[in-house]
Amino acid sequence: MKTKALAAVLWELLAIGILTACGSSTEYAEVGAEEDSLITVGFSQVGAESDWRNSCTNSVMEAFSDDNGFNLIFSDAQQKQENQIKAVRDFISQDVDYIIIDPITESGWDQSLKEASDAGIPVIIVDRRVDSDDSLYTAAIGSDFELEGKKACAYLKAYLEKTSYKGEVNIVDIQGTIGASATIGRSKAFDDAAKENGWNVLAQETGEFTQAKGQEVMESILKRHDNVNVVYCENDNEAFGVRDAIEAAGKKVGTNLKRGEILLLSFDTTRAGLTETLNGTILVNTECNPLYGERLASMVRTLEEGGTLEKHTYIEENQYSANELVKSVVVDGTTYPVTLLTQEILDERPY
Ligand code: GZL
Repeated sequence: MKTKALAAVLWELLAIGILTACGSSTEYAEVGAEEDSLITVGFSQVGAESDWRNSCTNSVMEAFSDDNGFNLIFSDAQQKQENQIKAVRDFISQDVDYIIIDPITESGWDQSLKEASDAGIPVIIVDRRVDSDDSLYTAAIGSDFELEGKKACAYLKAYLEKTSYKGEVNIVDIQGTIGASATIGRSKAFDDAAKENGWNVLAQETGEFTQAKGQEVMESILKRHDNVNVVYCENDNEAFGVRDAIEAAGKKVGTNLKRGEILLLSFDTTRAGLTETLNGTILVNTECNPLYGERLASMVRTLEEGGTLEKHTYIEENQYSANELVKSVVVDGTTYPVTLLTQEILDERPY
């Protein structure tokens, strides 16, 4: 607003000068006034690596429209932190009113957050987290990624019990971007569950949250291990790549270990991911909600009106399967329902 106020005054003075010479200045002044009322927000987004990411970006762009009173400056970092840090510094030099960051990795933010703080620009962290001191940003809203992972692993454990599977669990973790909060949380839950349940971890490698890398890594793993029977994919796009690699190797993805099918677990519950869940390719899909737009816009409006925000907020997330054997999971003493996925539910999903 600061930049906008100065710009509006300069426009009005210019307009009065020009239009007074040829008639009323009211019209131009009104334009200046409208421009002045927009809240300028700089948003540094991770990239466009996945369906989830695109849904997140669309949600923010819809919420931060001119019609809704915002001037959004959007930056796609193409999955490089140095691009995000450059974007934050650009936002500071443009003296935006607010900065929103979805941080590709948790570390390396102290200096740029301090520069924003010194410039008096509030920063909101969204989706993933930063490991900087939370005095360096105003608020953070995101997912509890370790809980997501615990729910997925609790589902697998319950499913194996329900199907009375007594054989070996030879499991692979196709991780997300190394250093990203989503990967840190989901991988930690995987590591702890594999140890606790005696699952045989054959490989744990990053698929970088993309379909191409997920397929490439899984092809390599299948060349080294012919006994894989469960794959924990840390997002839907990796799961699509893993599915293709398994089928190309002449093996079958499915829900029946005793028939030699390979179980796929996934995260994100994107429309494409839930489609694969409905047809049984993905056994269970643990939700990671990308629709932050309205929540973020409301947070910015609260600050604009002089209000305060909770420092850390987590969003509610579900779990979906087309298989009705496991109806809920228990994690750290709390019971979480598993939604039995139907075509109707899929058709009604917003992303
Ligand atoms: C999770 C988000 C992750 C998604 C991936 O909140 O950061 O990044 O799970 C995306 O699809 O690439």
